[in-house]
Amino acid sequence: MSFKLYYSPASCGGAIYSYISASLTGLKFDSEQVSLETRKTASDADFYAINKKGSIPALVFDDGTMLTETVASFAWISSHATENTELQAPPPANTLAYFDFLDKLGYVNAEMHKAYTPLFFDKTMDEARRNKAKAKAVDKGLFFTENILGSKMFVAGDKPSVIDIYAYFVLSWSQYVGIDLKQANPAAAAFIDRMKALPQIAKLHDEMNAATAV
Ligand SMILES: N[C@@H](CCC(=O)N[C@@H](CS)C(=O)NCC(=O)O)C(=O)O
Repeated sequence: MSFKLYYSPASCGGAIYSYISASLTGLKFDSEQVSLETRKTASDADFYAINKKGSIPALVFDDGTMLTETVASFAWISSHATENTELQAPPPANTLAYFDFLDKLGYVNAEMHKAYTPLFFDKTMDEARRNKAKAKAVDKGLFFTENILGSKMFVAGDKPSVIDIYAYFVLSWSQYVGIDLKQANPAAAAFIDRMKALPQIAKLHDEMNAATAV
């Protein structure tokens, strides 16, 4: 089943990671950038007319079904990874292990990602509130490295899954919001270095850097 992915290389969220993960699966898909400033697509369409939420990622399928939440987009994309892709596929659908996979993915989205959001966008925070928000983001990352990643190389198998990719990017934001991750969470800093060194992740960084946001 083919789909079209609306995303932006300038977004902080799951949109670009959905794009990345879909590329890693080797899936053939269509894509179009969306400007979050104007909510226009690269072909000048009103994005609200496509996705009423106005948010990205949005995966639109041939039958008109649209997935607009990062967890659902990632789950769908990674479920279509095969043995020959660079992306770890999740456990078979309907097994308890699959729901455990979703649980961990949901944690990265709802807890880790959302803990960083105010540090980027809430301009009303005074220093005390900002420090509290930073401590919360650090705590969420510590839970990830201590309880989800543990001593494993990757969360869910021999290859990076969407959970690793998403967590890698979220933890990488620490440098932009004044969190010294090496000091606050050395295991997360080591995880970032390990992920960055993977050829597929290096390739994706190059692709992202080359993409010009509309
Ligand atoms: N609930 C969605 C939200 C996705 C989201 O926040 N996307 C951002 C880009 S990173 C966005 O489109 N923001 C603009 C908006 O929500 O109006 C999810 O967690 O996946």
